[in-house]
Amino acid sequence: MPTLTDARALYDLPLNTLIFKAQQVHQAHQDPAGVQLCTLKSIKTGACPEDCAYCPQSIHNQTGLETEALMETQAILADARKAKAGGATRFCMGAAWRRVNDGKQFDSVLNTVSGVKELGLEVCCTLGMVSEAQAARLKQAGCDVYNHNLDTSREHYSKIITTRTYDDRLQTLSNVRKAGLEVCSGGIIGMGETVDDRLKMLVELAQLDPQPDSVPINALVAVEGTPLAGRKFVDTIEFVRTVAVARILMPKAMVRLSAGRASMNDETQALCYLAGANSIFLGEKLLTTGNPDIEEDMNLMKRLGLHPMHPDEARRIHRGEIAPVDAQPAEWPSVAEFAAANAAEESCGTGGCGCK
Ligand code: SAM
Ligand code: DTB
Ligand code: SF4
Repeated sequence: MPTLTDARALYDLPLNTLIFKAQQVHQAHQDPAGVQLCTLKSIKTGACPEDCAYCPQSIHNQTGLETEALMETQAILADARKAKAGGATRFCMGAAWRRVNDGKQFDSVLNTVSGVKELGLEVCCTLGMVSEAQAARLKQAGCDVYNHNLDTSREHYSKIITTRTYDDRLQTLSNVRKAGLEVCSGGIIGMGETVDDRLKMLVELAQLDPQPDSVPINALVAVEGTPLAGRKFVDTIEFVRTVAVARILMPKAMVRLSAGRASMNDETQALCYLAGANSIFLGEKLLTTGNPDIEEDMNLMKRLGLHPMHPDEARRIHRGEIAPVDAQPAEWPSVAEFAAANAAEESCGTGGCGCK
């Protein structure tokens, strides 16, 4: 079991040595050049009763965000098709809910999950707290993964959120795992926490048994109207060090470079890939804030010699069935294919889905 002392010793290494160690772990446990491409969709936006200080969707924060009710299944499926045509293999749906409530809305989400799964995409949901029974229904509907972040250390947590506890979060992760879903859990860097807070969060995640399957590392997007507005963007070298420690402590996890990429230059992102990040959100929007253009991302990955990772290949590596270097890369969609797919989506032919 890794401890804070172990994590701190890694974090404080000369950057070259830290990255070397992260690469050793990465090359042994992951497709060395593979990047998992996920797309995010906000399926219910804003008016969330939780008071997360970073979040533009909290009802406690005056961010001017337009709220949107839960989207219809067909409209979400149209976006999922676009994501697939753009090269994404995982579609992650987020709802600004405190928790999942049984009833019509959850039934609609379950129906959507099945539809997205039928498109041949991996399905991830992030809907707030969830019971084991609800997680089991998601699994049965075709959901593969559930995202619920620890966000920060136990100690720093109460400065960021007061409407639910750290143990509530851990309980949801346990419910998700028991229902047989993959666990996606990470946090945010740059909310005024200390380096030890960041490392405590990583150690907490690394001590979960089994460890999370994916670990999103977000850089705070300081949104106007939130209590964290005006906060300086995290020091990028500190961010890279955090990514490297995550990679070393959780060798088999997908380490996802999540929010904040729009404020990172190519070189910072390249350092993150070197430090062991192997997953990104692809597409011009995260949930409510911006993300780099798809073409920009594709160009950077091509310049770095990286390729899209097929999720089944990644799982086979993790199960020890194939060596990391033997993974078969998924095809890049060409920019022309991507444009054609998007044009076709303008009329998906299903009717009533909101497309033109
Ligand atoms: N309501 C659900 C929940 O809290 O689990 C799902 C959506 S919530 C927006 C998912 C995650 O997005 C949060 O846990 C947080 O880590 C991240 N996030 C939200 N706002 C962010 C921001 N301004 N900057 C960076 N990450 C953010
Ligand atoms: C995660 O850790 N990051 C994503 C995903 N999980 C759901 C969300 C980032 C949201 C950034 C702020 C926004 O766009 O609203
Ligand atoms: Fe609500 Fe999730 Fe935002 Fe917190 S992070 S305010 S729970 S949408």
